Amino acid sequence: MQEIYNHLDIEQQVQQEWDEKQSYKANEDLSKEKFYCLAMFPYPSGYLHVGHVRNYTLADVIARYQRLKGKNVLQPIGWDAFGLPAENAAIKNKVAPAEWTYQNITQMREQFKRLGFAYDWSRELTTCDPNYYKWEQWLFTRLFKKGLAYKKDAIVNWDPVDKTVLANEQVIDGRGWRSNALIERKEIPQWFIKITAYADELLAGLDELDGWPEQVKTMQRNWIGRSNGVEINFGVAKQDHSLQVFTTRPDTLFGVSYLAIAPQHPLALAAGKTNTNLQNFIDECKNIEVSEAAIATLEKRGIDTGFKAIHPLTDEEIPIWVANFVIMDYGSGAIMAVPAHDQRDWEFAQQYHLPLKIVIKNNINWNYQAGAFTEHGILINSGDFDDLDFNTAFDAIANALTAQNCGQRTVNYRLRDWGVSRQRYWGTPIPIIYCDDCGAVAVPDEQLPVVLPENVKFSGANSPLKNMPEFYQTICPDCGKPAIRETDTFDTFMESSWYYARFASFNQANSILDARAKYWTPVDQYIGGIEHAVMHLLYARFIHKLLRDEGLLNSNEPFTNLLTQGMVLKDGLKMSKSKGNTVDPQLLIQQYGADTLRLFSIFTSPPEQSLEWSDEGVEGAHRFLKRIWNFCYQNQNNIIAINTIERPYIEWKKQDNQYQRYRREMYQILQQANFDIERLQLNTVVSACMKLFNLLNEVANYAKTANDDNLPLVQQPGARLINKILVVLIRLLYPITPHITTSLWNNLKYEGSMDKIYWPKLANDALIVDDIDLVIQVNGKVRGHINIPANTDETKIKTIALEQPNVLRFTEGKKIHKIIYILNKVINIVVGS
Ligand code: ANZ
Ligand code: ZN
Repeated sequence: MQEIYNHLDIEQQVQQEWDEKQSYKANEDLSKEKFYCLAMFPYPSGYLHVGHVRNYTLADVIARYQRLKGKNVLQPIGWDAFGLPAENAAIKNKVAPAEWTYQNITQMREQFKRLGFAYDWSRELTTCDPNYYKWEQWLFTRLFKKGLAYKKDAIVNWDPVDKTVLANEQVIDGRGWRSNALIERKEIPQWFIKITAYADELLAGLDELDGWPEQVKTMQRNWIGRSNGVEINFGVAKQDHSLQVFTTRPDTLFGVSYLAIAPQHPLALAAGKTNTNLQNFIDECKNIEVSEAAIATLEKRGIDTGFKAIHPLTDEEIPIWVANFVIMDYGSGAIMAVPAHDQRDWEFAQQYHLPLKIVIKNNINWNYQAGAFTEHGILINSGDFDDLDFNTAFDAIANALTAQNCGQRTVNYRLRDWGVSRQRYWGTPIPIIYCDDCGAVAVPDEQLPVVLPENVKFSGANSPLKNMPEFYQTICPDCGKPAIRETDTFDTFMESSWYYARFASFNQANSILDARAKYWTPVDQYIGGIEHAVMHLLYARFIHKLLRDEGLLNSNEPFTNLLTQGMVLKDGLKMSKSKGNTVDPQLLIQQYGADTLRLFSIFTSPPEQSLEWSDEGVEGAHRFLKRIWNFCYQNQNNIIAINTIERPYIEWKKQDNQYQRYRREMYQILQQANFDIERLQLNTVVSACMKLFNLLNEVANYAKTANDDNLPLVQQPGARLINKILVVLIRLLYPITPHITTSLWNNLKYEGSMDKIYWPKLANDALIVDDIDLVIQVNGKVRGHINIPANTDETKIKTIALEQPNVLRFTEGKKIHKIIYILNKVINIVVGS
């Protein structure tokens, strides 16, 4: 073994060994319990940042730990290779997106290998590979045929100068990133997948996901936004049609003082035809943002349509207004406004001096000049429904409306169908052909994949596909007439919503998935950033259910346990190129080694919390590894000697008490580490390793004074204990710093291959405390130690303590005032003269 801890040599050697042995290649071994560990696959930006190091190290620690626990582990890696940056680079640097992407992948693959992640590299997937996206296209055509994929008009960011659609990231302060033109909202036809058909299941499924952070589940619940309510039809005076509203508060029906409709509501559009003011207002509203956040802070504005609605229960006439805070594509695009009990309705009513009708009792003398009283309560001023509470009133009023045929209970979701069309080039082509006679036709299976041409020229921001007749001119699969291909591509969330399943069937040429996917899925542990809490994780859950319904998977959820790791910060700020506060992991790997970087990113904070970068921390981690190496180097002769001959059984009970205590301490540390690693509290597993290392040094020092070197080495309890603590330390550290531990394991001639060795177990007798050590003090000063059986009673303990010769020296001739016993620790004898 080398004297110096040479991380470069060690890491290279160990990695080569893994490569040669294909140590992490996974197979479907039904005799073992499987464990599928997956970190969200990276976008191949071409350079590795410390956030990657942390994310993928966390996953690797878990994967390696599960291996040592005897599980059949799959840990794959791939590249989320489509997306806008490649296109931007192409426009800027005149390099084809495909070329740019593959170059980046080559670089990043090397960097990942250098970090020593235990990946099954044979399963590496790249989403821009036609062999991958072919199956995504296939799935889409299945959904299209089942009516789960459809086309409708939707709003996009339109750059009127470049005459192109822009992604949200390309709109900066409302202007196009290249043209600087004011961006318009334009409606164009786009493809949608019916995620709303699974809204209920996606919501209910969250309750079963015990292994997910509460925060993520709450975000998904809010995103799905299920609302239980009632649709109420108000008659419109002098008109033969009625106006439907959606409310979650039918209990406030007697408090309605006006109805409000969205500016795009058909009734508003009809009224606008004869009312110029109204039409102008509708036009003005066209360019307001529709995000909920924007609507919430909007100045409430509106205009009276002149139409009157008729209250379904009181027959009263109520004005109908157009209001900018009513959203067309939620509920019915119309509301019944109850200004006394809804804050938005209240603000609007203040503005236009509309009346306020109080219908919910409050016991706190609510000041309606200051705002609406929005809590649930007992009904008042509500005719027959007075004195009912919320739930009873909800039902009674819903029933009354249903009976009169002017209302019905309904459920609304905030969740919208997933718009998957992008007017971009670098993505999976949407496999649809438009025929004048047959309409939109799915590309038949035997014509898949629709391959994205890789050799393209960019002119401006527009997708080159739109200028490539050789791509879009085709013939209709149904009637054989000339037809046109869809030139839009898929949202890149499509690729990332099923890749975890494809890793199982990575080389299956005949179908999207096969039986192996049923074996490996669901992913047992998924790891990634909280920024994916909603979209990616919701889309993947949705696609998983679609694949299940195709009979391709047999579980309901894709990810059993989810770990969302915290950000890496520097001086409290998120690291970013623009702030200029990034650190280059590549340089650190060179200087300190992958193990040091891994150790630092695991030790510095708990996985879910943010990690504060510190150069001293990295140095500290490196020093720790060096100290372990030195200890092993110093003690190698004894350790190797013990490891290479037969070791007689040691009866620890009969050994020196101090050794027994050290041994117990080792197992206590191990027990805590086991508990921590199971709950993924990985930082304290490193603390345990540090404790073990200190213990190791203590034992080594003690052994020098223990005078047992008259015994043969293998019978010396000190030497044996050092060997044992070291083996526990090496195995505990292995998932975190696999290179140095593998090298030590080999150098010190421990049995078997480090990779196949088992996680250390607790010895049965290890934690049983059968005797205790007590410190004896006289007037607070330590005057002796005793070791007694654990079940000795207190009186007896006190007697023994008083009999100790050194204690007698300090108590003789003095009066004993009292004897204080602190359980299992100290006896303090208080004496006076
Ligand atoms: C009367 C009422 C009285 C309401 C009251 C609330 C409180 P969620 O929970 O998000 O589903 N609403 C319905 N459709 C709307 C639309 N298209 N645009 C804007 N607002 C709309 O919210 C449902 C409530 O939001 C509905 O219940 C309706 O106002 C409003 F004291 O009806 B409520
Ligand atoms: Zn046709």
